[in-house]
Amino acid sequence: MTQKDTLFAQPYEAVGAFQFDESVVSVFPDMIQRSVPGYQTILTGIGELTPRFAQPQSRIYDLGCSLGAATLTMRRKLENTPCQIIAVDNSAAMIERATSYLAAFHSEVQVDFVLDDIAEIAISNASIVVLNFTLQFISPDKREALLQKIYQGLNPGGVLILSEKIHFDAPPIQEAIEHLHLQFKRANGYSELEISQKRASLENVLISDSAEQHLSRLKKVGFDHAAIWLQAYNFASFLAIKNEKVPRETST
Ligand code: GEK
Repeated sequence: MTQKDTLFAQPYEAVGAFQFDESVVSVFPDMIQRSVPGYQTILTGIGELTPRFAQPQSRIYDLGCSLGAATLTMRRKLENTPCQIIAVDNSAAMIERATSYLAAFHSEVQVDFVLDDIAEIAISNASIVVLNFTLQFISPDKREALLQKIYQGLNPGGVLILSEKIHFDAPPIQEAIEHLHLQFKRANGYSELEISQKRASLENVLISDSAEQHLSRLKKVGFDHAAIWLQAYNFASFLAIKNEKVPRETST
């Protein structure tokens, strides 16, 4: 049973910077569902893409896994492909809760939860890497290096699924789409106070890029193909593919 998110319902004299601590963990599923349009559809899509790209005996990484929602949806679709899932988060409260949550469902697929900064972990023999609303919390100057590491760690034919809040450079478009997001939050029961305090708390914590910035950076680090496969207002999910190796021509 998930708790309702009322973290910002009371007026605060000063709103502190958003942290993924125990108080957020207990309301997280409700918070993300009511705040991120398309979240559930993205999870479903991640599940559907999994058997298409998972390679036998490879690793699948869920970076910034929170309570393991993407890990769970991928694990359910992996029954016939022997893979190891590595789910990483730097919030101890998240990792603790995710570990006990996933243990409640039976599966033959090995899942290793790792408490660490995703900038610090090694990535190798990967067929799928998921960054589901995590890159936006990484310092902008470290994003390219992280994506480069992911690209290097992917096997040929491997993919990155990257979901992010995005912004739009043209102010009238930004304002109109921001309005749609605000209406989404209001329709999901958030008050004006909750919306404005959460926004203040996320300022300088969640720093968005534009879709163009994402696509050009994905190309820059080496991905052969990159495109948005789902967008809901100012939330988008990108699929980036590292090509299969072209077999070298032999002289015989
Ligand atoms: C989902 N993917 O439900 N290293 C590791 N983890 C980090 C780091 C970092 N440097 N920075 C932030 N995180 C999930 C949702 S939530 C998105 C992801 C949101 C973690 C942070 O602790 C949190 O659990 C997660 O990234 C972001 O599919 O809350 O909007």
